Amino acid sequence: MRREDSIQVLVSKFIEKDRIALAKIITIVENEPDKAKEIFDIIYKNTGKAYIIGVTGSPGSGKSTLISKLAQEMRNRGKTVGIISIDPSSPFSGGAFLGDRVRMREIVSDPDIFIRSVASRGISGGLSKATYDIAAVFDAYGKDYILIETVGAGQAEVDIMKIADTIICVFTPGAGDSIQAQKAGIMEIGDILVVNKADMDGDKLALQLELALDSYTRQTGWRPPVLCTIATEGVGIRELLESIEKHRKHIELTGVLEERRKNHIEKKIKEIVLQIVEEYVSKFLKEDREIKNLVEKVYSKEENIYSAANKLIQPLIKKFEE
Ligand SMILES: Nc1nc2c(ncn2[C@@H]2O[C@H](COP(=O)(O)OP(=O)(O)O)[C@@H](O)[C@H]2O)c(=O)[nH]1
Ligand SMILES: [Mg+2]
Repeated sequence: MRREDSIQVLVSKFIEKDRIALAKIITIVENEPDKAKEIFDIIYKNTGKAYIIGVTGSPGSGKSTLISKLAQEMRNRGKTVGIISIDPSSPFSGGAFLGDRVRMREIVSDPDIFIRSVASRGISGGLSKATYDIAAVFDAYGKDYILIETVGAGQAEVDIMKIADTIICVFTPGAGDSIQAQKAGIMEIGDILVVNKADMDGDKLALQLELALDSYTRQTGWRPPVLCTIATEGVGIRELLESIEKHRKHIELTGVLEERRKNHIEKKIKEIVLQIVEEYVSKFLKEDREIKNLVEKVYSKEENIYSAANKLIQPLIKKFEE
């Protein structure tokens, strides 16, 4: 490793808000767990200041467009922004901005907006571990807002709850979203509901969402507002940011923010522990010779598959109990 690339030097550049150092650190965090640990050891103290906003919704609902407009609005207010996109079809993806080149150019060229795309690999298939780590890096760097785009489907929706302070659910007219919303329990996760593409008759959907909200009671005393936006034209973006700030104040005052963040930390710690255990057990299984014997026994019906697994794991459990 060249001297100028040493972790110490890199981190001090990062602390001085060098964008290249930020990019390098993100790459390290994604690809080199050992080095990443070393970096986190230094920078973790600077985290906890950024406000993290999750944006979820069906593909094509306008999440990327909405996020880019929202980021601009934040910049207009003098705030800095980090964007993490977990949408594989995102125009942010892959460094090349393809069809959305023109639309995205404005925000991509702003030095105080940093965009990173990540693949939706990882532990639970939705939000990757990288997302959490990159958000922490953005946070330590001093970004005021972190916007995370994730496709609203199954696990990803649940996963966004492990990281975001405020969750925005994006719907579009005519997409059958209102029914989908109730099925997927989106009502329970969304702090703000957005009807995007309101130029395509959003009123009906907004009303349906309001009605659906009527049947949910929340412990936190926050009723998610339903906002109409036309992301492509920037309509409703200011109101959206105001709603985010309103929600932020609400959860700060009621202690929900602290509770949420502690909850996130607990989940993360458990996830890491499970990962360590999995690696440990995998290694153990690989090295264990007994497994071949057990395979023979199960094959010849001397043993059933559950008792075999149980036998195999016993020595490990004993080790854990020591
Ligand atoms: N008519 C209309 N089209 C929109 C609006 N917002 C986004 N779009 C278009 O919808 C398509 C999908 O947008 P995108 O932001 O990539 O959606 P994502 O998949 O949710 O990230 C693009 O062609 C956008 O230009 C809107 O408010 N009205
Ligand atoms: Mg997108």
